[in-house]
Amino acid sequence: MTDQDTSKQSTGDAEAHPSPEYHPYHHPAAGWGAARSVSQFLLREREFVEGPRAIQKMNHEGEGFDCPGCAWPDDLKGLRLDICENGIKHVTWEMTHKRVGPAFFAAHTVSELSTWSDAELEDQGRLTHPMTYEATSDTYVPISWQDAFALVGQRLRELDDPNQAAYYTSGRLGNEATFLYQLMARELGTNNLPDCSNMCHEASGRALQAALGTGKGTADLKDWEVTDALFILGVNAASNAPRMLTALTEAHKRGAQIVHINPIVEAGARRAIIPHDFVDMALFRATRTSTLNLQPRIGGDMALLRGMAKAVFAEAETDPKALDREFIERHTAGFEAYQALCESTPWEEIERQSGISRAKIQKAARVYCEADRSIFSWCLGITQHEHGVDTVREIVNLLLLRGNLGREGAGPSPVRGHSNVQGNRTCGIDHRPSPDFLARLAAVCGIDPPQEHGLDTVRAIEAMHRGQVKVFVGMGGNFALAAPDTPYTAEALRQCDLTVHVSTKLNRSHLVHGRQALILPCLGRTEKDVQRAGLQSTSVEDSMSMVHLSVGMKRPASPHLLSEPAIIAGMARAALPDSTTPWEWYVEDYDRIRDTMAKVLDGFEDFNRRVRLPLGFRIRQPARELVFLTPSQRAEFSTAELTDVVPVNGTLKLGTMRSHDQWNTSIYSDNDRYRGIKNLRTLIFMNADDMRERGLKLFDEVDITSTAKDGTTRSVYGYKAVPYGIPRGCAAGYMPEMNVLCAIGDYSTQSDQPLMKNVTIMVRPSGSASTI
Ligand SMILES: Nc1nc2c(c(=O)[nH]1)N[C@H]1C(S)=C(S)[C@@H](COP(=O)(O)OP(=O)(O)OC[C@H]3O[C@@H](n4cnc5c(=O)[nH]c(N)nc54)[C@H](O)[C@@H]3O)O[C@H]1N2
Ligand SMILES: Nc1nc2c(c(=O)[nH]1)N[C@H]1C(S)=C(S)[C@@H](COP(=O)(O)OP(=O)(O)OC[C@H]3O[C@@H](n4cnc5c(=O)[nH]c(N)nc54)[C@H](O)[C@@H]3O)O[C@H]1N2
Ligand SMILES: [Mo]
Repeated sequence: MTDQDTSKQSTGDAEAHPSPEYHPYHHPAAGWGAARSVSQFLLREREFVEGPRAIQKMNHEGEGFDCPGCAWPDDLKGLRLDICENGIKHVTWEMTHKRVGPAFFAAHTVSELSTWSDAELEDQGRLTHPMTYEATSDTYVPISWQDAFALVGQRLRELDDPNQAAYYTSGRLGNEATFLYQLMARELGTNNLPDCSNMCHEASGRALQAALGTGKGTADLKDWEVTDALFILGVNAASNAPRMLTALTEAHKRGAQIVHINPIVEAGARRAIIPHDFVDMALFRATRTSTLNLQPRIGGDMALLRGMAKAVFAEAETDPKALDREFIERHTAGFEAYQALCESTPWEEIERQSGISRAKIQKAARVYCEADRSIFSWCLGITQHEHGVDTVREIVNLLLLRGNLGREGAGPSPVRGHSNVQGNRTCGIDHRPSPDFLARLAAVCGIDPPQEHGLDTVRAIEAMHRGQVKVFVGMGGNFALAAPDTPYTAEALRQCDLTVHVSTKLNRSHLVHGRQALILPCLGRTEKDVQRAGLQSTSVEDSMSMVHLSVGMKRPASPHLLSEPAIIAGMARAALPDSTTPWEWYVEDYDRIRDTMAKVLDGFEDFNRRVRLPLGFRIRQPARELVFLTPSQRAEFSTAELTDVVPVNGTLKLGTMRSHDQWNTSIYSDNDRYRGIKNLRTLIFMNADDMRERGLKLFDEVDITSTAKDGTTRSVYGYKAVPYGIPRGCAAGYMPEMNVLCAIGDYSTQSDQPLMKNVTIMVRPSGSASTI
């Protein structure tokens, strides 16, 4: 075993930092706590007037901009002000008055900035000018847009092979920019299009594609409004998809069953007060958001789902209606093999792997059998695992048993992360594009796209590390911090000849740069994007496949900003001087991009007209209509064996997750209100017995060492232990701090997703030599 990394994570000194506090949270989610938190945030950002005013414009029918906070769909009724704490924070974050311009960069070397915290970096405000790294002064200096594009163009043209460049996308990019971006990469000759989805819902896409021939969920908000039972797996709704709370409270008021499956009972799995429900707010009247909570061990979901299926089969012996035989007969393949597998999987194995008793699993199965219509919804707690694809397929297996597909109130419903991560995939950000898509792109755009698959996030990092990828372009995001294995990823980025980041705010990825580096500042979604043909809008797709327009209304943070489509076109023209793609013409009027997209993308016919309908339009989902684009032309059951997920030899399974007050790598504060934590991020939530076994009390300092599949170890030091309601053998802590513990080679062989919710760790009191 080698100790690859011994980077000390500072835990800060008491003088500079307020001391940590832990007061378990017993209040409803959202409600007055959220209102108070928003007002404190607005005060701090000095956006008391602009913030709320902007929100009034957000998510509004036919006008306004799409909330960049998450991918939860807008209320289809379009009439309600469906806002949430995090949406307001996220919008305000973009609208800050603070600016990071040339004077700032002249005053601080990159070496100095590297010692700042991530929160301090982002807190400097919006980027105002294109900047380039100057090695002699170790600072970023201003560069004109023309020179910046010329530099990108020159470096890309110099490559021996177009596959020596990688083009990353964070899921914020609008559809039109996305389309131009992938067109540029493919015209240059590469499918190296890693994206944040590689770390997020790759498993969902692959599983749904294999099972149903549609890589997306099929349920929409209308289905959520009428379903009888909701099963919510591995989602922290109150923090990460707060508008889901509205759907949950409404479901509960209607008498629907709501089952949460999560090692942690999160605030959104108890009760909530919805901020736009003014009467409830005034009366402090909370509504329950759960009827049953099951806490499997980390990675135990698949066994739990298998147990539910086994119980459904048992129920069917006495109640023939437990299975929808007609649906199974007409629409599915592989049923008998799945039934045999469920029946031959012993209950003891299911209980051991899931960490849940047979009685509780049967209870959940009864809820499922009693519901005419069920929806299963999930997020990262399901996907960031070795067997994420199998687990999503197990969800589909369960749905198929009772014909919960292709009808109102039923179906799979993954919760996407970034506000347009689903749209990015739809519009071509895919390192494994289908031959059909490439053929249409070739025919419509007159390019000769490469057929071989490109690099995903992990593979791109490894290729940079080996020196095989020499140019890295980051279209949004904060790659250096979001990716696994922080020191390894940093080395990889530093190997590059050129790193380019198109960003709105200063972040770590600008400081962990290649030999040459560019920061290209762009307009945010709240800002007016005026091109030759006038004010432009961009489109986005939410978690439920609704595509609608987003129009910014604020004056741009700086006159030097360009829109993302304009930046992409500028880079493309410089890299492809002879290109016949009308890059400049596209940017003059985004309707022209949409007209081309309408010809290339499935389901985007008549794009310009339909996207202007009051609520936009929904992309056709063949599986929703019971048309299955699978080899058997049926919905396919899967028959994966259960794998062993029980931690051994004093190890724990660590899931890395978000706090309530962060947006991925943007940390708003060191508080995690719903989990009762104040002033602390370098912590580890543990079961009280696991702590006792290690002689640990609240806030005792621990060193945490992860062991990768290849036996290498990685450590963080001086984290504070917090006893928490999580099953034995499981632990949780925050990304991105804990990404140090995620080995680059530890990705799922099914989805290639890094195992960010399944890290094998040892925890010991700081400074001790003990092995547990
Ligand atoms: N405010 C805010 N909103 C966000 C984001 C943000 O950072 N801040 N990020 C956005 C993005 S990009 C994404 S992808 C989503 C992420 O949304 P989530 O998926 O909710 O994100 P996480 O915080 O990673 O936590 C997931 C949950 O998984 C649970 N979990 C861990 N391991 C397991 C397991 O083995 N099984 C089960 N069943 N559950 C498990 C954890 O207890 C936690 O409740 O949110 C989006 N929305
Ligand atoms: N350990 C661990 N690691 C994880 C995860 C986990 O659960 N655990 N989750 C993974 C997931 S699901 C995701 S999605 C990734 C997130 O990975 P990323 O998407 O790469 O990271 P973000 O933190 O969302 O990116 C924030 C930056 O985006 C830029 N930005 C903001 N708005 C805009 C805009 O409108 N345009 C442009 N061009 N830039 C903008 C700002 O400069 C800001 O600093 O992290 C992954 N990493
Ligand atoms: Mo994500």
